[in-house]
Amino acid sequence: MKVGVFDSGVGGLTVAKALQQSGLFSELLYYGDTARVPYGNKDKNTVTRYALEAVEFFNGSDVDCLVVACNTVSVTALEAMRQFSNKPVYGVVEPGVLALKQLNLANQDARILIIATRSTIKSGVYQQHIGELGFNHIDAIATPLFVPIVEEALFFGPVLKETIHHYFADLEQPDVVLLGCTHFPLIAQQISDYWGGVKTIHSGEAMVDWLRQHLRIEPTFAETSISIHASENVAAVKQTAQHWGIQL
Ligand code: DGN
Repeated sequence: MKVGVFDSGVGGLTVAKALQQSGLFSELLYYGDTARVPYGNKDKNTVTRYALEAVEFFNGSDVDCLVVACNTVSVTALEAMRQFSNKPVYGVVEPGVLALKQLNLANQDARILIIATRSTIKSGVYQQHIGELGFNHIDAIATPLFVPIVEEALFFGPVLKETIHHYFADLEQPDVVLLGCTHFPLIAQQISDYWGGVKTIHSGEAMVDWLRQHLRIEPTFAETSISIHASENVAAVKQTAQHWGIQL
C-alpha cells in the first residue's frame, strides 16, 4: 500500500516520519510546495488553487490514498481536494480532534490550548470541533513565528525561548496543547516544558492512530521507502528530511 503526503513545504515531513515509523505503508510519496511556502497567511482561494495543483500531481501517481499533512490546507481546501482527487484524501484535523477525545480527560473544564497558523486559527475549525466535544475552556492562538524558527532548525536557544514566552506569557496554564501545525512537533518538547510537561497532540501521531482505526489497517511493513518531490529545491527538502530523522 502506497501513501501520498502533501504539505506546503517541509512541515509535513513530521507526518511522513510518523507514517514511516508506523509500518502501515510500503511506500510513501512526499510532495512539498516549497516554491510557495508559507501558506499560513494566504487567503482561501490561493491555498485552494495551490492544493488542487498538488492533487493533479498525486492524480498522476500510483498512490492509494492522500494524506494532507498541513493543517492550513486541511481547514481550507480539503473538500475541494476530495472533489478533484481520484483517491481518498485524509486531512489532519479529524485525527487531531479524535486524539484529544481519546485522552478521555475526566474533566470537561480542562483547558485546551490550540496553536497554529493564522489561517487555521481564523478558520475556527478546531475551535468548533473541540467545542462540540464539550470542552468549555479553549484558547486558540496563531503562532506563525514558530514556522520559520523550525525551518531554521532553531530547536533550542534564546530565539525559541523568547518566542514561546512572547506567545504564552499571558495565557492560563493549559491541560493539553494541540499542535495545529505540522511544523510544531519539532519544538513540542520545549512547548511542553514551558507548561511544566503538559501533554501535546501531534498531527502525525494522530494521523497514524486515525488511519489504523478508520481504515482498519495494522503495521505490516518493516520498512517504508520514501521518495521526495518538491516544487523547488528538492535537495534541500531531502536534507531536511534526513536531518529530522527520516530514512531515505
Ligand atoms: N505546516 C503547515 C500547517 O500545518 O499548517 C503550515 C506551514 C505554512 O505554510 N505556514
